[in-house]
Amino acid sequence: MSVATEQASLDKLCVDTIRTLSMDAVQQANSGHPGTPMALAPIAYVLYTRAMKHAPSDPDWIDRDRFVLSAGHASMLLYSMLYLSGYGLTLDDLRDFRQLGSPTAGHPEYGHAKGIETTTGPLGQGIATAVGIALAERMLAARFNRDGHEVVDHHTFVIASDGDMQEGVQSEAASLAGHLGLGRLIAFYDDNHISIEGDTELAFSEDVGARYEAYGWHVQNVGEDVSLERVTEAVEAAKAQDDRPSLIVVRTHIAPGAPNKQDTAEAHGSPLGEEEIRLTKEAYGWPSQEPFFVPDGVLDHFRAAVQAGEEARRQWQERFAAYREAHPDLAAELERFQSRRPPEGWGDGLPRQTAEDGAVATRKASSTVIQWAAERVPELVGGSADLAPSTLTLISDSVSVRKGDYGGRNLHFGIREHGMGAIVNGLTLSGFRGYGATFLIFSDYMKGAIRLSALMGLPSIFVFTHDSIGLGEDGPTHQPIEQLASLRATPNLAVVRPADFNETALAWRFAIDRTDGPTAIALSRQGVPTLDSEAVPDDAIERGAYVLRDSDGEPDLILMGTGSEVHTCLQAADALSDLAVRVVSMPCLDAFEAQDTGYRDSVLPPGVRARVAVEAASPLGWHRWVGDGGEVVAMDGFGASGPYKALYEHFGFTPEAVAERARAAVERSAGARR
Ligand SMILES: Cc1ncc(C[n+]2csc(CCOP(=O)(O)OP(=O)(O)O)c2C)c(N)n1
Ligand SMILES: [Mg+2]
Repeated sequence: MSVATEQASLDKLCVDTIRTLSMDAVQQANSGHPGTPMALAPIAYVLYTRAMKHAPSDPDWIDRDRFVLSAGHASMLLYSMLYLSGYGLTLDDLRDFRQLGSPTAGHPEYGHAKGIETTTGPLGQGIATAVGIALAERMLAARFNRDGHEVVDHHTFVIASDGDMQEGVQSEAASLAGHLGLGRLIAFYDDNHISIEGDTELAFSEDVGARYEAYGWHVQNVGEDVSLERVTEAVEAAKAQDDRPSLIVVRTHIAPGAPNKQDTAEAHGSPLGEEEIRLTKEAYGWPSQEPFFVPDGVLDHFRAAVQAGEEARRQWQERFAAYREAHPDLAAELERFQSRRPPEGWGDGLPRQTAEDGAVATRKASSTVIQWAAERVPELVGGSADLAPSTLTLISDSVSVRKGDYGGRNLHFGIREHGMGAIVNGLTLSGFRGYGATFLIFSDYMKGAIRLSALMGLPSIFVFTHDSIGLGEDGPTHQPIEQLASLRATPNLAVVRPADFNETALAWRFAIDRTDGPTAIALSRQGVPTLDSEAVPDDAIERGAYVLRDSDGEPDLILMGTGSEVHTCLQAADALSDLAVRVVSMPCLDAFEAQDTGYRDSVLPPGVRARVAVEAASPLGWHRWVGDGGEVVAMDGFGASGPYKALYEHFGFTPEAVAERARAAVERSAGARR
């Protein structure tokens, strides 16, 4: 055999190993998606052994190329690659595909195994998050590279499927990627004409390549040619595009070589079956029918192939040492960014205000705090979905990120909330502390991305202003009702609704200090009085709730609320001067729930049954805190259009209305005791 033929047969053996491992693992689990990993094996093989700069021995290497499998259902493709190229996954992990506690979950889960750059599975999220990762690369390069020191210089690769290409979040993010000219982003589109219900012609006939061209991407179509040479060539051409992201359209055949299942929707999400696997392995000329068989030489070949990446990393380390020598502060800062830990002591001297400072909308307070934090936390970057004049989230002494000029800190996401959420996640994955802002009502438009940040334990920050009917005239389409409850129901998402300037400052400090999960900050459009700064404890958000104003002696009544309604509670307490009233501010119900019983009972003594919660939103979730004897003053339906004071009056959120319901609760509770 000539050297070239020998190489070709070894390559084929390697590609078929990816395929057979994928079909065997799905068969073993009796669940999963075999056909697409089989079809995409040559592409993954080219990426991991030829195209990508990566070092399995150091999966967190700052300047590695990133790979995002947007078609997360094809997870066995990624797991096969992580095993074969030596990221630490074992053959046993592949045998345990989809088993409880195994790192090889149904869909790739960030943090479960080295080499998984982001969680994927909800279609469209992967490619949209990758846009954020690729944007972060340019922004890091702009900040940290210096003449002769290109320490940030990598690519982000994506494989996307028909489902990804149909999802709106993908369009939003891809449009922005084209606009920003993210040349380091290279995506494959697996145009296999198959999705779950059958041929994609059932619902999808657009020219995806033409659409991406219209977005400003560089588009190649390699047709059915998934030869290693053609794929490599396409990647090289994509890499040569410095100021346009690249899409490589590939017409693959799902479950290639499976005599009865190739090109069928069945091969998408069901095991091929023992017999079909046998026939497929025969068709590949596979040397063994033993499941999970890895032929001699395959592992060695993979491990040898990644040596180029290991060498690239070694050279990078040398260059980084020279960089550290020349720019020690920058080098330390770049490393700190990756740790996601804000600068030591950054939050000392947090701005505070006092009651004399008067009323200020919490969105405005937030703007003040953002300026203060931005000076101290250089990794803080963010923007809004075309609402910056309303969300007040611009960093005033910085500029906008633009195509070719990525040194600014202000992002303009356009009216693309879902894309914004995913891009913020991508930025946060890459060492920035990203935030994205819009009206609270439109959190619904980005829920998929918010949820993934919570699942990944990623400290993205979501800023939601216009947090209640208090936004007034824009009316019920813009007035959030169920959004707070739904966000609070999301595990690991901290939802903070601060009541004034001081709580807002603490909310931002909390969000930036958080390293293991996202924070949503809900802010008012309308002015709210400033609380006495001594009345707001330093750990108000970490504790979740605290006694803002206490009664003399045992309270007859507890009034509790969040945000602007805390002030309604204070005024209602004034109106109930004949009663002993405690007022509790509850800026973060999630955090309060996580406190020990002792603390919770100290804030809400179990003996006090007359409790009233006030929040101009859905009552869902409040009954736990008010108990059987309590009252929830909340919104039972949609809001209405009108001046906010009229709305508060109409929907019963005036101090008088609250006081009346509170008095009834006190009487009920006294009656119950008698
Ligand atoms: C947001 C979202 N909706 C629905 C699904 C369920 N789902 C998983 S794969 C898939 C479509 C499969 O088609 P395609 O993306 O072309 O993948 P292929 O079958 O070609 O592997 C669907 C609808 C999902 N994972 N995410
Ligand atoms: Mg498909």
